[in-house]
Amino acid sequence: MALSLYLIGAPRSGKTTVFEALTNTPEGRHFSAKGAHHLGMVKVPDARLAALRDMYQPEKYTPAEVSFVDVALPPVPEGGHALSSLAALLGEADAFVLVVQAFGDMDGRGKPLDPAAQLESTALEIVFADLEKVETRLGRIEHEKKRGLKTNPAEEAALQKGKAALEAGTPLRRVGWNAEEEKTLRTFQFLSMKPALVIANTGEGDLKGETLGALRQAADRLGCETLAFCAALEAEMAQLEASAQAAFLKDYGLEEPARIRLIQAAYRLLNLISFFTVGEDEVRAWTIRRGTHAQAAAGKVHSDIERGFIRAETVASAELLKTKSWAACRDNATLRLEGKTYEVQDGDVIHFRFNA
Ligand SMILES: Nc1nc2c(ncn2[C@@H]2O[C@H](COP(=O)(O)OP(=O)(O)OP(=O)(O)O)[C@@H](O)[C@H]2O)c(=O)[nH]1
Ligand SMILES: [Mg+2]
Repeated sequence: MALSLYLIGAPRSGKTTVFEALTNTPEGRHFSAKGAHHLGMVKVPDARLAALRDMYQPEKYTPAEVSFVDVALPPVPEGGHALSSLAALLGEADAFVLVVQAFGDMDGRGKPLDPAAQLESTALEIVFADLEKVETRLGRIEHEKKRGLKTNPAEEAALQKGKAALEAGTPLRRVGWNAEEEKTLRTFQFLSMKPALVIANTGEGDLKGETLGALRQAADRLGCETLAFCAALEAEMAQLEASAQAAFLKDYGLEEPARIRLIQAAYRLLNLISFFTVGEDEVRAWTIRRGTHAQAAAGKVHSDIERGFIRAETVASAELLKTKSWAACRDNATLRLEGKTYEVQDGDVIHFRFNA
């Protein structure tokens, strides 16, 4: 399953424009419908993988993919909250991208723009959605107790602890949980427990978001990293061929497309790394959590390989790209034979040996 990131934020903050910056290509925009929402698959740019492709000239080239969902917000019910009705859909997200308007003077509701306040308000919507869920569950537990049914005191205690935090406006990711509490809470897919990135969608006058101190501080308080870029400009650039894109970046004094920065930040946030498999048939990237052992990584490729795992022939992509030969890496001993519990490193090229 591809990593899936959901874009949420205030009305007119630029969610769809950020989505375009991610999914526009010179051939057009790649997305499909997920109900009223947009779903886009984006290939993860990786210079190491591209260099391996150039080396092997494989029949098939398969970068990792990240899916982005541009969430269509329903009208806010009277006295209600925007995200509560979407809690089930949003529960599927691996992480959120919180888009904040940082261009112009007026926000999407016709009020003077205040990016920090806008972020805090989105964060509070997330907290409200979780609070509703906690209260519903606690209500059920109460009901079960009254009927003399057996309940789980550990679950109730974790929910009460979460409720207290949420009532103080604190996202659940900012609460210290022990392993048992975390396991109990995981099944609820609480939204404020999920990691989140903040995107400051800036105007053309402040492409790097240098004037956004208050927003950055608000993001810090929520435990979120902030990326600033002008989504409208990035969406335009994403439609250009590579060489025109490079010239465009240079004109605006930018180093790389925001899409790359955003995906890299998401990998950092979720503690993900890539390893590669290579050959004349296919050069391919695989996404795993940092700390994954070789045998479990093999299971990503195929369950048979995990089951029959013997050894992982492993070389760092930098070494392989230096010698341009698997055999040369074996000769100079940069190629190693690793066992089941070897911790796969970012950028490893692996050939699994296994019993079929
Ligand atoms: N000047 C400027 N305008 C932008 C930028 N990004 C988006 N806009 C404009 O802001 C308006 C809203 O952008 P959208 O991307 O549709 O925002 P949204 O969050 O998807 O809006 P809703 O889905 O309606 O909530 C559009 O008119 C965009 O052209 C930007 O970086 N700079
Ligand atoms: Mg939109």
